[in-house]
Amino acid sequence: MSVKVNSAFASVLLAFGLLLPCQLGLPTTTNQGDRIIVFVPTRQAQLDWLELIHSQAGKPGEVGENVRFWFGPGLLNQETIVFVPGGDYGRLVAAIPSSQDTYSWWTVQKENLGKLVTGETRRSSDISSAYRTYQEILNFLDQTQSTCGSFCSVEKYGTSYEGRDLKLIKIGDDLPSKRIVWIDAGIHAREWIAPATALYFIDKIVQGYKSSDSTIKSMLDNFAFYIAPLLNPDGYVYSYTFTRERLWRKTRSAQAGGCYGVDLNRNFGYHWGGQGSSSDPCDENFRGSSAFSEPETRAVRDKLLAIRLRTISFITMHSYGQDWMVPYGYAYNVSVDNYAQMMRPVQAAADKLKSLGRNYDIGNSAVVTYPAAGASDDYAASIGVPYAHTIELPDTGQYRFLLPQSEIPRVGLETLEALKVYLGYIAAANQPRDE
Ligand code: 0X9
Ligand code: ZN
Repeated sequence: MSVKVNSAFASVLLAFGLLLPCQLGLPTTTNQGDRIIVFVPTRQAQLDWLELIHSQAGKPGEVGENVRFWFGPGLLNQETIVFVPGGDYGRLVAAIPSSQDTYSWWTVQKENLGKLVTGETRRSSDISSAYRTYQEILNFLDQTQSTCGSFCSVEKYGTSYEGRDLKLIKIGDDLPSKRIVWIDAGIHAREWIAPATALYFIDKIVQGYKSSDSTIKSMLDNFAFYIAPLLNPDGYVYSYTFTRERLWRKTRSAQAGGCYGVDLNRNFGYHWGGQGSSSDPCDENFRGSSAFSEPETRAVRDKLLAIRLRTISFITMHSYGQDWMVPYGYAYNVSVDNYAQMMRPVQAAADKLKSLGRNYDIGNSAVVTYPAAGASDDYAASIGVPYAHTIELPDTGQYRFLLPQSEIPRVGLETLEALKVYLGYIAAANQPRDE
């Protein structure tokens, strides 16, 4: 939900239109005719209409029933971007108030969204050559474990609402004296580059250990890694099934009013219910009925509490926006006490990324993005983890959530290089905390 918007998006959609549907891997889409509409309201009446459509989410029979707001509605003269399923397109367009100006206040991205997701054809056995299914992710964790002996272990830390295993892999000596680096991904279903990057990390860290790569070895001398590549498997499976919704964000738990899903990154119990979260079960940012109402957040909480004193760094990977952020983000003008200390390795990571050709914004999460209460980064900081971050992986608005899978190796490599630099900075603090 980054608000950084890039006008090259339309040309990218067209470029994808030239690609053939997939032969392997991803199933053929049935959502032909889905559209993205970009509105730029210049009059209050237009903004009011957008607010009205926004409020109709999930309400049967209403024009806005199935319209998903990716950005906005915000302010006058700001872009509001919506996703409209093919079956709802005609009725929405018929309802748009006509402009009193000579120019139109809305434009349609003409290309089929389906082609954006089905243009992906190549897959090889390399884990980073494709966006992986839930089952492929579990298989990869098990295969990795079977090749690295006692140096890795896969742990089931919970069960999702729909009954799927929540799993993480521990890499390195899991001794009480070893500080833990927690890395998770996939809390938001549609942000596929995040789980793909987590799998890249697992692959390269284990390979580096086996081949005695000196940087990886020294990382593993200092830290044990707990990597949970898919916090929201139900949402991911739903997003991965193109008869459903590629751009789904939440979980799939049944809610009041016939709507589905909780935004797990609004469900954690620190300032739960505050800014940037919604009490409306049909909203994309629905926070759940209470703090930790969802099995997925409870499972992360319980695991984190169990390893709290050993954990030196908590990193949660999202997309998109290219941001490396520091708590607190539940409101403006609130910060962790050790903000300056936390920013030092983040600055070093951003410098590394810049040297690799990627610009990241860094700083307080509310400032860099927007206030969002009930997020996991704030929770980790609130229980005393000394370094806690949300990373918004690429891009900055060209492909948004639909980053082509051919980008996985580059994103994986540059983020791992940045992580190495980041961890080099905090290695010195490698002592368990006393309570
Ligand atoms: O809104 C979010 O949950 C994150 N952005 S995303 O587009 N991936 O959904 C940002 C969360 C940043 N953290 C806090 N504000 N606490
Ligand atoms: Zn996210």
